[in-house]
Formats: sequence, C-alpha cells, structure tokens
Amino acid sequence: MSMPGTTTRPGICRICSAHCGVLATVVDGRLAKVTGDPDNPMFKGYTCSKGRALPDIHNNPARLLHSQKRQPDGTYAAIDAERATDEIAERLRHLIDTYGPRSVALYIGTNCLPYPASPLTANAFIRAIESPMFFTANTIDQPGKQIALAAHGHWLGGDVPFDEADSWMLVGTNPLVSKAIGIPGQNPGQNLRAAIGRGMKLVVIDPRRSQTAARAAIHIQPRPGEDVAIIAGMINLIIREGLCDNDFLAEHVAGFDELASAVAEFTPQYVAQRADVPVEQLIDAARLFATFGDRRGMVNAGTGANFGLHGNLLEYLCLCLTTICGRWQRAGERVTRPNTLMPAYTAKAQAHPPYEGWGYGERLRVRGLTDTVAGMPTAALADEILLEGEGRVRALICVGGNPMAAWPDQRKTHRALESLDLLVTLDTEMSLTSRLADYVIAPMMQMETPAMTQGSELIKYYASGTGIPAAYAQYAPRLVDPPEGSDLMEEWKFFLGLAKRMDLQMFFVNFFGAGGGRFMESPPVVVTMDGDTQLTTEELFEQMCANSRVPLADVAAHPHGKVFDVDAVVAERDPDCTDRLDVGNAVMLAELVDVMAEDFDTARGDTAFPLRLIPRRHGSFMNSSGTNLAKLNGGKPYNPAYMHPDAIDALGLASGDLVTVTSPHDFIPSVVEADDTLRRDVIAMHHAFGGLPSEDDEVRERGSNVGRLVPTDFEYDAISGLPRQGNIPVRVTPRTG
Ligand SMILES: Nc1nc2c(c(=O)[nH]1)N[C@H]1C(S)=C(S)[C@@H](COP(=O)(O)OP(=O)(O)OC[C@H]3O[C@@H](n4cnc5c(=O)[nH]c(N)nc54)[C@H](O)[C@@H]3O)O[C@H]1N2
Ligand SMILES: Nc1nc2c(c(=O)[nH]1)N[C@H]1C(S)=C(S)[C@@H](COP(=O)(O)OP(=O)(O)OC[C@H]3O[C@@H](n4cnc5c(=O)[nH]c(N)nc54)[C@H](O)[C@@H]3O)O[C@H]1N2
Ligand code: SF4
Ligand SMILES: [Mo]
Repeated sequence: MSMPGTTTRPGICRICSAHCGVLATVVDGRLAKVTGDPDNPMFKGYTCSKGRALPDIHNNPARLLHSQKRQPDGTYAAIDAERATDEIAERLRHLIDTYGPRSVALYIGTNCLPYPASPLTANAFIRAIESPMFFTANTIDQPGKQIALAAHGHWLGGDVPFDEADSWMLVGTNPLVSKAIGIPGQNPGQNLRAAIGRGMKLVVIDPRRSQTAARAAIHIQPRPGEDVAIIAGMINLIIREGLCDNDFLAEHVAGFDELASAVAEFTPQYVAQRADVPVEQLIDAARLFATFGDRRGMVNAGTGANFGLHGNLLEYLCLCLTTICGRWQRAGERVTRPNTLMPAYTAKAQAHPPYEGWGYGERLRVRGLTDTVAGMPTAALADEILLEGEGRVRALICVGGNPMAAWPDQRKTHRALESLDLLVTLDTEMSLTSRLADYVIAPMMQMETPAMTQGSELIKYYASGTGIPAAYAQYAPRLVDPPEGSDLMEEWKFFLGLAKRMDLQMFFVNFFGAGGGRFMESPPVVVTMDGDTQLTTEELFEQMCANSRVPLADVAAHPHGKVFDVDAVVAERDPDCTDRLDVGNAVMLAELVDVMAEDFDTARGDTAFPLRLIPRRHGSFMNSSGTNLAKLNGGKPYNPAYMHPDAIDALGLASGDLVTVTSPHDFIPSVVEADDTLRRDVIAMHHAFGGLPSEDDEVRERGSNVGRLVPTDFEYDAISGLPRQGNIPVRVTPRTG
C-alpha cells in the first residue's frame, strides 16, 4: 500500500557519474518531482534536465512492471520473477553441464552505475560458475585509460585540483554536457565559470565548437582522429623549448630519452599540416599549457579522442605530457580526492610503477585478443557467440546495458544475439536488446533502492581527471515504493537467486577490480553469499563500507550530503622508494611509429567517403536510456546527422531532409540538421539510437544506429579490440521514400 500525502526528501541521481544530490518529492506513493537540493554542500541546488526527468523515467508508461518471457510465437508474457529465476537457473545449469562454463557470458552496461551492489554481485556470480566471460561497456568506451595507466604507472599523490589550476587541456571531451572528466561534473558550468573568473586558460581540442570549446582560451579545431599527432607534437615542442619540469623528471620519471626521440618527427609544421590547424595556434597552445600561470593544470581526453583508433597511445601521451610538465600533486599539498566511503589511504609524492596491462588471462578465439586491465574485449563478444566450436558462448546475461543499441556492428550483434540459446536482460523496459531476449528481468529503479556515492569515488582509480574532488559523501534510503501491483527485483538479488538455485558459493572483495584494490592499505572487505544468505541491500551496503574512511552511519546522518573535514595532505616519498613513472613504454612508442607512417593524405582524398563521422553526447539522454521518452527532448526522439550548413548546401540538401549515411561497412538512415559549430568535413551523431535493422523507415521516430557503420574486425585496437567508433569515413546522400 502506498502512503497518501506528500513528502520531499534528499536523494541521489545516479544517471551519470556526477551523482547529484537532489530533492525527491513523492505524492501519494508516486515520484512526482526531482529538483536540485540547495542544502547539498557539493551541488548547491544543481541538477540537469536528465535528473529532473527522473519522475518521467520512473513513471514511463513503457516501463516494465513485471518480468517478461518470450513465447514460442515471439510475443512476450509477464512471468513471476522467482519463476523466471527458476527457469533461467535450470537452463544455465544445463548449458554449463553440456558445454562448460565458458558457454555463459555476462555483460554489464552503464546502468549498473546507480546500483553499487549490482556489478559486484554479477561478477561474483560469473566467477562462481567459473566462466571467464565477464564483459563490460568499458572496452567499447575508453579502455585506453587503464591500459595507459598500466604502461605509465600511477602517481600516488593524485591529481592537481581543477579549482586551483591556472590552465587545463581537454582533448575530445565535452564535460559541460557529459560531466565525465576534466572539469568536475558536479555542476561543471559553475566550476568552469569560477575557474575562468579566476583567470584559468582552457585549451580544448575538438573538431566541433562544443559547449566546452566555446569557453576555451584556445580552441584547436582539427581534423578528427589526429589527436595522437597533436599531443606528440606538443610534447616535442615542450621538450625542444626546454619547458619540462626537469626536477620532477630526474626524481620520478624513466624513459624520457625514448619519448623525446619518438616524438622528434612530430614537428609543429608536420602536425599542423596533418591535423589541418594553424601552426601558430598549435605552438601557442603548447606554450600556454607548459608555462601559463603559477598553478598549472592537467590534460584529460574523452571519447572523441579515444574512438579514432590509437586510444591507448593517445591516453598514454596525455599522461606523458602531464608527467613531463610535472602536473601531479606534491608533498604537502592537499589530496584532491581523498576517500570517504572508501578506505582512508596515504597519498604519497611518489610513483606506483607500471604493471602488466594486457596479454594475460583468458584468450579470445578471435583476433588474438586477451583479457586486459580494462576488462575483456566487448567488441569481440559477438564473434565469440557466432563462432562455432569449443568454447562458443551460448548464453548471455546482460545487466543495464543495450548491445543492440551500443555495440559496434549492429547487424553482426543482431545475428549473434539471435543465435544464442539463452539471452537474459535486466532492463527497465523492452529495450532493443530485450526485444530479442528469452527473459527480461524487471528491476527496481533508482529512487526505489538505497543509494550512496561510493562508486563515484572509485572511478578515480581507473582514470585521472574523474571522481568527486572532495571528501564528499551522501547516502539516501529508498524514497518511493515500487508501483503498486508490480513485481520487481533488485539486480544483485537476481544473481543471489541464481546462486541459491545453482548451489553456488559467491564472494566479492570490495574495490579489488582492475582499479582500486591495487592501492588499498587497509585489509580488504570480503563479502560472501551462499544458499543461506538473507541480506537486505542496506545491510549489503554496510558490509561494502565496513572499512570506509567515514562510517556509513555518519554519512547517513547527513541526509543532504556532507563534505567531511579529513585534512588529507600528500606525504613525502618513502625514503627507500625508487619507483618511477615510465614515459618510454616500448609498445606504446612503437605505435607512434605506425602513426607517423600513416598515409593521411590518400585517406583524405577518398572521394567515395569524403566526410568523417564523429561522436557526441546528447544533453537530454544517457546513451540509449530514455530515448523512447520524446518528451525529454522537446518532442524530438531521433539523433540527427549534424553537418555544417555549407556542407548541407553543397549536397543540395536542407535541414530536416532524410539522408543515407554510408560507411565502407554499412549504411544508416538519418535526418540532416545544420550545425555551424562543426568543421565542414565532419558530420556528428549521437550513438545508441535507432531500431532494429528492419526498422529504418521509422528513423524520425527512433533515430538510427551509428554502431551499424562500424566493423569490428577491420580497424581495431590490438589490445582492447576497440574498433574505430569515431572518425568514421562516410558519405551522405539524399534518401528517397
Ligand atoms: N558508435 C558508438 N558506439 C558507442 C559509443 C559511441 O559514442 N559511439 N559509446 C560507447 C560508450 S562510451 C558506452 S559506455 C557504451 C554504452 O553501452 P551500454 O551500456 O550497453 O548501453 P546503454 O545505452 O547505456 O544501455 C543502458 C540500458 O540500461 C537500461 N536501463 C535504464 N535504466 C535502468 C535501470 O535502472 N536498471 C537497469 N537494469 N537497466 C536500466 C536502458 O533501458 C538501456 O537498455 O556504448 C559505446 N558505444
Ligand atoms: N548527457 C549525457 N552525459 C553523458 C552521456 C550521455 O549519453 N549523455 N554518456 C556518458 C558516457 S557513457 C560517457 S563515456 C561520457 C563521455 O563523455 P565525453 O567523452 O565528454 O563525450 P562527449 O560529450 O560526446 O564529448 C566528446 C567530444 O569529442 C569531440 N570529438 C569527436 N571526435 C573527435 C576527435 O577525433 N578528436 C577530438 N579531439 N575530439 C573529437 C566531439 O565533438 C565531442 O565534443 O559521457 C557520459 N555522460
Ligand atoms: S548531472 Fe548526472 S547525476 Fe546530475 S542530475 Fe544530471 S544526470 Fe543526474
Ligand atoms: Mo561510456
């Protein structure tokens, strides 16, 4: 029974990693309003339109209130969640007995972020059945971040704080919209305004005058895909002009000479010609970054720069540029991101040395790919499903992700998912992927489950420039009951339910994924689950926070969130420490030789595919989530093909016309839209829209799927398998009918 009346209580939006503290109003048992929380000390009333749409998202008529089972005729019927779990457990058991554990794979997408116990329990389940086939969206995102950190090492003093820096450089990222990296995502507009007001000079490298680029002191607007050349060129210039931090290099860095000679050919003239930018601008930007101000900032890259091939190298060069300029927190300075709901640690002014980042663990049967620090190569999972023979993947459990919308090569993904013996999704709606599933488990939504900010602390271990820059934490209880008459399951409990039925012992060691555990000083927290486990999510959170710096109860005592006074300062280097950051990694620098050898002029002269398609995030949607709520974007549910007005004119087209976008691999329909922030030789599209390949005629209702243009086995990263999801060669032609 839902409670009559109106309550307004603090909550946490977890649609993106900013984790905004909000106020949630519940009227007669229904989430009615979400606004900013002026009493939250970190967010001070900030939210974005996605967070404010949480009531529409919870009450979406398309939301699943019952789990679904596919019927023999292809339609779906509601099924009791416990009954569905029984049937799934039985089918998994049969597959494992017949084909072995590798036949079962698990995929975690972005909507695990709101539910901290979900990915940990899912991972515990896959380990309990002894399958190595655990995949996440990370390897189709920016796996280069973790691969580069493994090759370079970590600075244990942590990042320079954005709110003190006089300069910052952003490469292919638009944090004013994505809230993902560089500018702290907790009200990024305000954070940037304050910084510019203080005199910060921002350098932005982006083929589009993005919202962030529009605020830059220098906006370099290059051809897409040339970020490696640009950063290598800047490193070269900074070295030749003697602008490095030589003391830092002498004390903490190895491989400098190798780096210096590897970038030597990337002269300003060469880079300017290659990237099609003014040479003076390139020189000015490098000098500004190296010399401007007293408190100098860092360089961070985003998806735009990572998708044009060479993402590992690009991320590695960004770390090298940061390091040769000595842009890390030093002894005696405050710790930018001290843990709060994660364990306390001693930040030190020293290197954590490089470590093995790839080439170990499970081997895929295609393209010589292996497990990596960034996880298993998701772009190859469709092949592992399609490729017959021993080890073939026959069952896929998909948690809060949408392969049909977000994986590369949509047609191949479609064939793969249709060929599975068992596809299970945990999704709040009949997503594109759920429409192919045997079972869809309907989970509770954000405000129906307890929430905490622990996950937003964890991400800093995976990428510099991310995470909440303060000892801030918030906990929020369940704020609204699930809709009356619904039968919804928390995701982690689905995996516990499977474990009970399959008689498995499960455990996870908190933070000991690819990232955080490496740096933990306090003893790890081991959470175990078996057939007898009776646990609420609230109790599980307590276990997950058992060794937190600030006890969870203290955090919960401040419902509007609190910035704790932890007074963390970077310690001196250990006297016996000889560890160094490595800027001369041989594998990374060898790839720079390949980049230099690329015949960029011929590729560009390709008259069959004269334009380059680049990615960009949508302000109103988080990837494919909510794209069926046209209301969220002023009634425009599709993803246009943005082009410069002159480029549209040149094709004899007008804004709003239907077009076909064709890559060497495939084609998609779209609707052109004028956007004079773009270079004339690029087209920009949001990913994760569109229907099944047979639904192209519904382009104005559904948009279209950029991933369909991307082959997985032609141009791809040799370590992570990440294909060329950006800088995609295309042509645009009128679409008739
Ligand atoms: N071409 C191209 N491809 C790309 C990208 C690109 O820019 N261009 N970007 C890449 C990146 S960075 C990423 S991270 C991946 C994303 O890849 P995915 O994570 O696989 O895709 P999403 O669209 O984020 O999937 C989210 C799913 O969660 C569901 N959902 C919404 N709310 C909830 C909830 O509360 N609980 C549960 N269980 N489910 C929920 C949604 O309905 C949707 O089906 O795509 C990658 N693919
Ligand atoms: N509103 C909203 N926020 C989101 C998401 C969302 O879908 N919507 N998705 C979330 C996810 S999963 C992620 S991974 C993050 C991603 O966060 P970001 O990496 O910041 O992604 P974008 O906002 O698309 O910014 C990428 C920028 O790169 C530029 N670009 C494209 N190609 C190139 C290139 O070759 N070189 C350079 N230098 N720039 C290029 C684009 O023009 C664009 O401005 O955002 C997260 N936040
Ligand atoms: S910025 Fe992210 S966390 Fe904050 S309200 Fe928007 S979607 Fe939610
Ligand atoms: Mo992402």
